[in-house]
Amino acid sequence: MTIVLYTNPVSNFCAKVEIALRLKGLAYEALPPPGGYGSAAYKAIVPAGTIPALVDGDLVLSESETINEYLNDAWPEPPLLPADPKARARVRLVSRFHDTRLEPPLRALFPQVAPSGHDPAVVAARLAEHAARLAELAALVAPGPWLMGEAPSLADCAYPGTFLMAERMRRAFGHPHPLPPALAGWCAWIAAQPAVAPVLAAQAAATDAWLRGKGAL
Ligand SMILES: N[C@@H](CCC(=O)N[C@@H](CS)C(=O)NCC(=O)O)C(=O)O
Repeated sequence: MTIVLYTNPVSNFCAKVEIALRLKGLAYEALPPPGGYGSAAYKAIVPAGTIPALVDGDLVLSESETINEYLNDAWPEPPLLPADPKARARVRLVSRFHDTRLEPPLRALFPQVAPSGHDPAVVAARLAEHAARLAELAALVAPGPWLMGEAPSLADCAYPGTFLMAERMRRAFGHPHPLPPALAGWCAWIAAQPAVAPVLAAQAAATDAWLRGKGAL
């Protein structure tokens, strides 16, 4: 039975799951959420109403981290968590750091993207918070060439899409900001990987369309 992924190419959290699916080499059907995310029609399938959501037979999952851990449990090859408990914990730390620490200040800026909703003080404060989170992330990772060493891991899945979104949002806000060197090399390398490049290409086009629609490009 084919895995279904409810997704939208503009979503960095959807990119995170698509990268995990592609790292695993899994076939999946990408569908838009019926009625849009948050709609009653979609909540009848996915109670949380958020994207991404994965349907595998009788299993319906939302929350990108839970989905990616399920994919890794159900299809063990190639493993996206190391065997050693300490190395596993480090990967989980870096992956959760994305969802709980690095991404939220960017998401908080979505209402600021349209020039009519733009408060320069709020934009500067949130971007400074995001920059602080990037510096903290740089101290947690060990690129070589994957984010946590020689092998791909769950930690590689979330950051490519969020870095793409951050770079375009910063440009729209007129606040270009280079990534810390420890992250910049990894970011360029992973963006060219076959499991990642098509996902980022679709996300880049959708993000530019979103920003244009808001009058921010
Ligand atoms: N913690 C969730 C966040 C996902 C998320 O925020 N998705 C957005 C789209 S990028 C969404 O569905 N928003 C609709 C809503 O929050 O109702 C995850 O990791 O999957």
